[in-house]
Amino acid sequence: MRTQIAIIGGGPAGLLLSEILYLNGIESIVMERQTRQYVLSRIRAGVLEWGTVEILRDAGLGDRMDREGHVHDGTAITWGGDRRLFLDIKKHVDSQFMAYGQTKIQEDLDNALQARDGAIFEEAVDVMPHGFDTDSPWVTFVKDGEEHRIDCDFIAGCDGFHGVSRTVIPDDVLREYQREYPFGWLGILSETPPLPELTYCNSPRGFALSSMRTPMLSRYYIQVPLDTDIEAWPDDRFWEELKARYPNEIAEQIVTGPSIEKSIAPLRSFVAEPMRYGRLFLAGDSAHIVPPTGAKGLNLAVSDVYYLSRALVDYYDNGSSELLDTYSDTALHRVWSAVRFSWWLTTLLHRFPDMGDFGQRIQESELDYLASSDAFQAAVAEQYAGLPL
Ligand code: FAS
Ligand code: PHB
Repeated sequence: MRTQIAIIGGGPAGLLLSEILYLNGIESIVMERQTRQYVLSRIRAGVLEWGTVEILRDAGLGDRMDREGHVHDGTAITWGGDRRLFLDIKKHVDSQFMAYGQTKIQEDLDNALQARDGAIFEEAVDVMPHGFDTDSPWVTFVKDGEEHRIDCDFIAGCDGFHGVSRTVIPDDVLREYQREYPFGWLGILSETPPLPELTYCNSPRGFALSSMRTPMLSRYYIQVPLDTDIEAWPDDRFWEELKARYPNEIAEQIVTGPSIEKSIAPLRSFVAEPMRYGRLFLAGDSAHIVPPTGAKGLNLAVSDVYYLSRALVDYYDNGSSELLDTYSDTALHRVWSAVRFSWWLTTLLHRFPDMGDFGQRIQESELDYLASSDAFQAAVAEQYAGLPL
């Protein structure tokens, strides 16, 4: 087979890239390791920066998001047992964010791909990029026991943190930067009405977060030790611990109910440089991972796709490789900004094993300062909202 862009990975990065390329008359073929049902079943991100909202709308993927998503002017932070700040993003930087689950974005992307009969191989295993250091790269994979080859102009590695794309960049070229956090997030979904605002919580008992998917679907998280056994967390224990971390006036508002999904995600910061090697380009989690505290993971995947699709359109429409040549530096500038913000917010809101009472008071003092300073709030608001593309 032959195509212009071979896309490895059918998550949000891979399918959004395929969609934007299609809208610009550029052919691609997606190879996804899992089944469509598996990919659609994953519960992940929930907060979209306004830049992401506009990119999805421009790609014709905004209708359901605008109907079912919920626009927020800001987010709340609680700490010290009784203190609460509403970080007003609308007031400080005239921006907003959209609460709309990644699961629905994946469905919207999948529906768009099916509607245009887009080229995708699901359950494609042993996917391997080749010749990406030449002008004639290709990708091989196995489907139903039969080996296939796709010749292409470029390869997009959208295969996530555990994918193959990053691993084929030579060791003497690839630079990796990583920080693993000594805790994870235990998250649940419940068919209960959420709090009206996203509410982050710093507590000596550990971090907590209240979020939402729809007016009758809530998403909650609590920080747990890395070696936590999810079986040790029946719903009752989860709800009791979540409420114990919030100030009473907020805890009383939390409507509990049976969990319909429960999982633990580890937290890490990770960046791979460069995001390009020859005719192989990395986009999304294949190149970087952030702790979900700053709600940046999915949004970074979208901004990578924005930069990469713009570069590929410029190449095919104008014969220029300038944006392809600057893609890695451009994407990494935004990636490192989001990685730093996510690291900072994680460090501010979570209980670290060795921090002690002194460290707890330092965190509370910084949150008190945030509550007292419009300048500090504006700086945090513009990063949470997402820096300009
Ligand atoms: P993805 O990992 O989503 O997609 C990669 C795709 O490539 C997958 O479908 C995979 O099956 C496929 N693949 C992998 N290896 C392959 C191979 N060798 N061949 C073919 N296909 C291959 N972000 C937030 O902003 N907020 C959150 O709350 C949040 N929660 C998260 C919870 C979890 C458990 C995880 C894992 C991530 C979470 N994220 C969150 C981050 C997440 O949303 C990612 O940023 C987003 O999925 C990135 O999209 P992709 O880059 O497409 O990677
Ligand atoms: C979510 O709704 O899943 C969510 C929201 C904000 C975050 C992380 C996750 O920072």
